[in-house]
Amino acid sequence: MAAPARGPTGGSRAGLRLVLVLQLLLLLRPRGAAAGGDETGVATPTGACGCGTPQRPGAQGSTAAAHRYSWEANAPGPDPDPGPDPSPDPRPQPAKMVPLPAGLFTMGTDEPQIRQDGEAPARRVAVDAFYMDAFEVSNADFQKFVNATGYVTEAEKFGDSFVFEGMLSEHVKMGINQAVAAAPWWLPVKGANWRHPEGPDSTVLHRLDHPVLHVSWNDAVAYCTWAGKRLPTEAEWEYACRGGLENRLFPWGNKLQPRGQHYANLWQGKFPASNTGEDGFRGTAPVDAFPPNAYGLYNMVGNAWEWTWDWWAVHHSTEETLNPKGPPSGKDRVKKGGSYMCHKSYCYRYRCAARSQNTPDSSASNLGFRCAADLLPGAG
Ligand SMILES: [Ca+2]
Ligand SMILES: [Ca+2]
Repeated sequence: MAAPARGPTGGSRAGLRLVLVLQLLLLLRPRGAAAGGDETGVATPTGACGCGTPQRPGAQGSTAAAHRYSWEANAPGPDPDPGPDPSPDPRPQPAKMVPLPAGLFTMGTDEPQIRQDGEAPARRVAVDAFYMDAFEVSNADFQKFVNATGYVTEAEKFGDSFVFEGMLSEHVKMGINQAVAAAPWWLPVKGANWRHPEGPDSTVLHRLDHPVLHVSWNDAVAYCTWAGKRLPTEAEWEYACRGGLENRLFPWGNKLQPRGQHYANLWQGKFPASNTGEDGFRGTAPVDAFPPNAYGLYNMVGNAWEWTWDWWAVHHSTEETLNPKGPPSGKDRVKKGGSYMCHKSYCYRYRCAARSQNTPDSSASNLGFRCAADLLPGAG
């Protein structure tokens, strides 16, 4: 599978870093005093919100040069993971696709909770019929892909990925002196990748049915292409998330916990210090955990963020559209659904209308994907 393009030279990377540092400073300055205690979950720069995911370039330039995390210093060296593949998961892995009917729905909302994310306005969107993965792509799914193709993810090529501090061992944390300034709970961890979500001393062996993590947008596209599928557009993803319900917050309705039951893998406790795991999971959950929505789709919100096809933009026309695919170009790709790190106090993004973004080469311990298709793979 073709490797994604990325600026390889130190010069261009340094220039990009400078631009991003300036952007970061501009974004931080007016927000500093106002951000505290904002219950709508004010975004930190370029999507690095509490439960969001830091971006590779922005994170590099976010603190003093003496402590700057350096790709140059960390990228070289042998593959950090020469070990054998995980053994097969004894449990059967669901990988089914669900047919979704063509339909007209209300995308976005006129009652945005995080306005700067471009949740508004509500607009009528028509989508053709398509198929959607019922589940997030699991570690077992991704392992099949890697075993069949030899694919190497971007996190493996870069030699690192972002991991939420609360998931790291003390041993791994001791070796890191750099965090994302705006979201210090994100740490760049050498050797963190889909096989080792919390760094070299971790494994997916016992959680092959959990969503694959540390996959970039480019990795996700590679997987879906191999599987005879594609990434869903943001419109398709949101249509699928809503499960036929109109103007509701969540895939199942407006109440977060109907009858006191948890419907998604989110964060309970005080973010980021206390994670009670009341919903049963402090980290990711199996991709088939929690009730599906009316379309039979699992974990659309919560568990892992999910990449979509679209380039990121925050301004949308109110005109009715058919099969919108986002702007023709951009810097970031749209991700949807929030993750197990999302709490209303800091990152109220586990709503169908919510959205965030990352550069296509970014990866982290709360970001995965699922695929869509026009036709069932193999049916043609
Ligand atoms: Ca949880
Ligand atoms: Ca999800």
